[in-house]
Amino acid sequence: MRPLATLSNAATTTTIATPTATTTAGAAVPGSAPLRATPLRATLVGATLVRATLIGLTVALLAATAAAQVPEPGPAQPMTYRCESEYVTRVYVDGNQYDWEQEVQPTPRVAQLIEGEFRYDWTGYNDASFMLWCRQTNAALFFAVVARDNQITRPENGRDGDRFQIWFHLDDNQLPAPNRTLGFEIPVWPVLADGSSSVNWAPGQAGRSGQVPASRAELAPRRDGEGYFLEFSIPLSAIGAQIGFAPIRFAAMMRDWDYDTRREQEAVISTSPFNRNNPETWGTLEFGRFHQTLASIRTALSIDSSVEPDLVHWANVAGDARNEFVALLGEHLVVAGEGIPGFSFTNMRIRTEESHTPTELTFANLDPDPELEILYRYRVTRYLDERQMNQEFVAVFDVESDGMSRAAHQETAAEIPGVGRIEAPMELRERGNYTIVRFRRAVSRGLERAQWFDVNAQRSKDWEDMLMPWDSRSKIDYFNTGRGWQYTIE
Ligand SMILES: [Ca+2]
Ligand SMILES: [Ca+2]
Ligand SMILES: [Ca+2]
Ligand SMILES: [Ca+2]
Repeated sequence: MRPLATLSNAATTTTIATPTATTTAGAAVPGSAPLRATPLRATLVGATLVRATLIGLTVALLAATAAAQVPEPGPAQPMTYRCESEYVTRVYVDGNQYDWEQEVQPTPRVAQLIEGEFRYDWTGYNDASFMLWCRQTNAALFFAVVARDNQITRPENGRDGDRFQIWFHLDDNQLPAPNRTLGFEIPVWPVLADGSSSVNWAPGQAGRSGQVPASRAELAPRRDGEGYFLEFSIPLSAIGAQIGFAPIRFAAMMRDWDYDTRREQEAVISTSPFNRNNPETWGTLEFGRFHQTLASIRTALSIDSSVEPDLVHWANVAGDARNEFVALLGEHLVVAGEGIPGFSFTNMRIRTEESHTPTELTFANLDPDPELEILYRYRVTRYLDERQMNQEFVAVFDVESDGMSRAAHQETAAEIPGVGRIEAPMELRERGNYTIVRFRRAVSRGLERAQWFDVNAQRSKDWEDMLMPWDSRSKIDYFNTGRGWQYTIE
């Protein structure tokens, strides 16, 4: 637990730097000069009173002059957010921001115009822009929004009022396509009254309308009419999937009206370009629970936090229908997820020599169970008496509730640089409810038997060699008909 933005002494005005975080697209955040904030209350962290160096929510609203030279908006970029699972202060959806501001990460100001005309419908940061934070529990997602808006409006004369929207896309092939997109809308105009709002289904979703059960939304106005603070919760049950670990496609947007001219159109400020029908255009919400698991894997395997996962994939390889995280982390192939009876992560050390170079991680269902197997390809460079050979391999990993096993480990090519190569590529042969992983007798591409040498003669092997072009046998098969993995050479 690491509070990030605890604030100093209650009685004095505190100078706090606004965040200089960037979006994933690398765009700098405007308005990052230090400013005067309103007094904030003291917080004890352990026994130490810490002076803040990061943002507090109260300082998020900048002086109006910041909007004077707003550059013409460029193409919107999809942004990535993290929904934190590691925090001390419980969130109460009551319109009061103290439960957030004691521990918040710096976050970019969103000012990407995706609908409406620049200068006419949207004049800059003070017209409409926002900052967003997310926290997760096992039951709900909580969001906090600090928005600037020069004019908060109710629906009027057939025009909508100000609203905030959050969208999710569920990567679940079991669901009919229209049900994979979920939009939530929170009316902002109740901030003009008592601030009590609601989370509603966004318009245009078949079978879904009205208020979302067990959700909450509360608003509070910012001083000097500069905008609003919004917090809301959405129960995971309303999102309808077992979300909270794997990253999810996501977009948040502010739909702003000001009613200052008759010709005005709605201005939309969004975390992504957001084509509703194309989730590829959305951004990403990552979850703290995943990052906690990743940290515990690093600790268990003594892997430094500077080592980033490589060949990262999300695929259903074990447990329930949720996707697991599959990646290389240091020397290990790692699988992690929730909903797997037996473990939260499993690993196997597979990079055991310096020249081991991963080339591909793919997935296929090869055995009768519905989960995918992992196909991993790599190459190594080895020497015998200063003679070099480059070898290629494929390994098949099967993940069960007792962990990960290597179902196949097969040499697929050997190359002497400048001379030629011998290769036996993998073939997949479907056989109803299982698939044979087949490697036929290798063929030579310019490498003759007299030129070949056994570079691994002195080595203990945990793989199967290719059947060389001069071998009398014709193929190696790996398969699992439901009675465990076997292989045959014939
Ligand atoms: Ca506005
Ligand atoms: Ca407005
Ligand atoms: Ca799974
Ligand atoms: Ca399977």
